[in-house]
Amino acid sequence: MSTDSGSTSTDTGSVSTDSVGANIVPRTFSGIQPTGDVPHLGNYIGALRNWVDLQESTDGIYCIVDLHALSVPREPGEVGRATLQMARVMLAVGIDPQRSILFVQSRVREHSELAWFMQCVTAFGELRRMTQFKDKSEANEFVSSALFTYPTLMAADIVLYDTDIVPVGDDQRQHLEIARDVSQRFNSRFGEVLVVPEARIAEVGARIMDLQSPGNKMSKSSDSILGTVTLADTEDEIARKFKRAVTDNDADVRFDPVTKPGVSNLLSILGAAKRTDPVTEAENYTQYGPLKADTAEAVIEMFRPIQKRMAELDDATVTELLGVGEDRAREKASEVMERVRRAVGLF
Ligand code: AQP
Repeated sequence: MSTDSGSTSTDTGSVSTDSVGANIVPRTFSGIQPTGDVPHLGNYIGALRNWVDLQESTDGIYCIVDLHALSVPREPGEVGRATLQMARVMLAVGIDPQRSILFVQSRVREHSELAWFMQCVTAFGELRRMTQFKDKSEANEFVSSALFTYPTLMAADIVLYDTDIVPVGDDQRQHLEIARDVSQRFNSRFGEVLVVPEARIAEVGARIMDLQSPGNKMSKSSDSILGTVTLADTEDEIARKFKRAVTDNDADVRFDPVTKPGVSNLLSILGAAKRTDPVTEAENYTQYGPLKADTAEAVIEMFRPIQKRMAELDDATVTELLGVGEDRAREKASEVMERVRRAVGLF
């Protein structure tokens, strides 16, 4: 394979590659949008917590994808403020800047540059099939072209770091498939230049649903306050939200997401919080009340240390750590971008 990517490592963690597709330690990349005030329970269980776990065995690169957040209308300053808050949360949940790279997407210009190359090998019809585009375009009055091409920027985000593994929630499955397809297409046209990534979707908690509408996924931008549990909620608020969670018509407690979506969602949350599984948890309950109370308690316990660290992290420390991550991300991104330019054969 032709490559110019060398082996670089720093005291603050390793970015070690000997050739394209042959990272010495598997590389993980994932991103989260700075939307909403803070991440919700679904973001935490479906994504953030897995990122923290993967730091043990992989080179982690974690990105606050602020350019993606601009694909729907935002007020001036809104995304910047949310970015700082998101970084605080990511550090508080356990993203370790000594081991992983944590940075902001817009600070590394190669993301936008590579996105153009990805668009050039993505078919219009492929993008038209994306269910998230259909959902979000229905929900917004102004539908930007960026919302439509979003998966090509996401593909660029991933391949820019020779990523092997992308840990995401189930809602991102289709976007990961398109990232794989376009990177394979790019390689078949221009040579083995890009690493083709693989999705890593957790078995438990990959799709946490809204507590009030268990047919919809819990989402930062939903206006269902009672249905969304966030890392900013107090213990009382969490207890109240679970107490009022919508359950199902019959009184049985069993894990059956199709016929019992409300109860199954509670069991998934409880299983994820206790790192057990929902089917086993179901055996411990015959009534909804105790299930709701125990699920609330498990979430409160899980969030408590994170909320404590969030309160301790000041803006200056968070900003400084993002700067360190940015420099390390740019170093890697510029290598891959140069490889792409050369492979395409630009002037
Ligand atoms: N409900 C969910 N259950 C499990 N995982 C989830 N994720 C999102 N919602 C759930 C995962 O969280 C990561 C970051 O998501 P994102 O911020 O990039 O955007 P999203 O998937 O569009 O999440 P939201 O919360 O619904 O944000 P908005 O409302 O702004 O679009 C991803 O890995 C995602 O899979």
